[in-house]
Amino acid sequence: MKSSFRSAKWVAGALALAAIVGTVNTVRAERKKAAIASDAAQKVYVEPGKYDEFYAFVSGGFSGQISVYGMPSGRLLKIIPVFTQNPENGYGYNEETKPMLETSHGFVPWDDSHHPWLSQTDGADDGRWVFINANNTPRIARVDLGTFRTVEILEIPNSGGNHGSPFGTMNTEYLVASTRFSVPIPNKDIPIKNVKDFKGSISFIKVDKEGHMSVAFQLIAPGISYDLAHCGKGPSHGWCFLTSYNSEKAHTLLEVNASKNDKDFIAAVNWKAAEQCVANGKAKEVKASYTSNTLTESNHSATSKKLSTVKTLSVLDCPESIYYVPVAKSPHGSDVDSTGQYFVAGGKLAAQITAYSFEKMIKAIADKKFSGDFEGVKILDYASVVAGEVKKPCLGPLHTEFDGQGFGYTSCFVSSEVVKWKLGTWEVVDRMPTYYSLGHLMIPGGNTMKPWGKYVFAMNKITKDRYLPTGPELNQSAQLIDISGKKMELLLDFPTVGEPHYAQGIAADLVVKRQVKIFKLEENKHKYAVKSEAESKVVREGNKVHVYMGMIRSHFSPDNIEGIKVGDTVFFHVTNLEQDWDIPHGFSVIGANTAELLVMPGETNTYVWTPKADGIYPFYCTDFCSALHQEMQGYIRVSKTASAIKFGTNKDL
Ligand code: K7E
Ligand code: CUA
Repeated sequence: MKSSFRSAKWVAGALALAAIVGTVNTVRAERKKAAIASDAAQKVYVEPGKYDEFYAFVSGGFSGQISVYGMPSGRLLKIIPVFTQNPENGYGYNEETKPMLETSHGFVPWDDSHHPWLSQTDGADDGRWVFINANNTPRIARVDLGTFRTVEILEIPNSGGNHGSPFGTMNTEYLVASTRFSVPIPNKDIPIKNVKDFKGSISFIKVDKEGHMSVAFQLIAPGISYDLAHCGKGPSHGWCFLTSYNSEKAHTLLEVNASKNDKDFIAAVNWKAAEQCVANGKAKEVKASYTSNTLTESNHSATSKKLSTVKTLSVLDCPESIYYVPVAKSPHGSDVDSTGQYFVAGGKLAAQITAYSFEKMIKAIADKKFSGDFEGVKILDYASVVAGEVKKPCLGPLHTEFDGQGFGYTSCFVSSEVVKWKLGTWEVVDRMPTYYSLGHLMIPGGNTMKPWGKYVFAMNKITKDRYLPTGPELNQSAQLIDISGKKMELLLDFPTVGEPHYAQGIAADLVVKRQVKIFKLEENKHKYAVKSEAESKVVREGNKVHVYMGMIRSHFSPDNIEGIKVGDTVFFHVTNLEQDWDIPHGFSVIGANTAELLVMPGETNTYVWTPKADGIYPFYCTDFCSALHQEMQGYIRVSKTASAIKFGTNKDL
């Protein structure tokens, strides 16, 4: 049956695309005139001193971070450092957080992050954690929404690229992460043209009650390119649906060679069946090299652990764990509606959005309605599983979110618009142009069973002529669309940090109530912490010097240090002794070749400094902490290696 997918229609596809581009340019010109309603400003105005109704967690794409916005105001609240060093607060530079960026490839100070995913309980966002993928060096991070800090990063072995990740189940039992690039598993040195021997992996990451992640098992599947997923909920709980592309298994010029077949596949994965196979001993424990990094807040320090084995389960040993569902070619993700009855995918090149019925799929499996198989995976008969096709949706449909009121909203990349369509009748009921080239869109809770169907947050790739120009590089943008009425209404647009791919939104109160305002000093278990100024000291161990330093408005203790020698490595272990919300202190010393520290109340951070010449070296607080912040400073005397200057601090000198 493979042959039915081999009809080479890509030429027609390419011609259609060329025609599309022409149309889009005309559409763009017309849109310049589009106006927004006169009361739009009022709808996004959040009075000074008032909180926004929602948090939006937006991926930074090539920035590797998450940015947090208030909705509807569009105010940027924070950038959470995740996969990239952050000079703003020393993340990935200070000794405590450097281990977070350790991988089996060594220290990786940058990555590309695409898909935040909020933890859920009973199919609803619960505000505990936000997870996000590193695309390039395959990893998943967990950010604690009490502290807005990255507390865990798990590397995914046997993955050639972690794009379709992380997508969770309705009680955060698992996160699913698939490999975008098929690779030899285990990886080995073979000719690229032997691509038919490459495999795909679909990993199930267990999340325990405390949020700790581990690779439970990996399904080893045919080597096509797996992409975005959403997992079932309600009736479809126990399944995850991942789109895939390149059923041609092309290894060069995919833009042409991976578009030959008329259809690609959605991989419908029955993870409960896979769990059962693992329990029945069908999985193999194989060698793998990956890291598990955790930040422990009791000592504010991260550790990186090397792991050496992983459980793999070949789909051939557990055929009931996976089925392929035919989908219009080159899809880019599947989405599950709020009731859990339908899963939906858009075919980028086919201008088609297809909704599948979970119930029909289960029946088709029971009735063995298969149209063939692909490398041992059964292909379900399209007509037996399809629920409906959205008629004349748009050009380049990508991603769909749901409002919980019976409507889907799909982003259309090529025609730059959001289309609203009705579940069940599959008719388009409204369209809203975006500016331009919309990727993902997000409705707060729009991937859960309980959406807050009030806004669509659209994330666009191209902003030409929207903002003041900034040289060759223009920012990406987000647009806020009111969906509370019958017609969608554009309210606001604003530039983003990096390139937003996916985002997640949640009612603010679910997160506000979890906020950690300070770290309790008496609970600080950092090895080099001081609990009071009296405990501050310097300790020499050969040519290593440990400075146990305290900071409190508005001085350092100690603030004079002598007896440091050229050739010493100085560790400043700096504890912020404050116990008040929003009183960080900073630390930096002249000539340091790393970022400064920004230390939260009750926390200890370590800064390494190696002076190259003798002399007097000032240091100071980098955060404007009080009226006497400018006075918050100190001196270090550095002497020649052979000198016999007395070693000590203010107390001793
Ligand atoms: Cu569509 Cu990486 Cu989710 Cu970008 S991806 S848009
Ligand atoms: Cu402490 Cu400024």
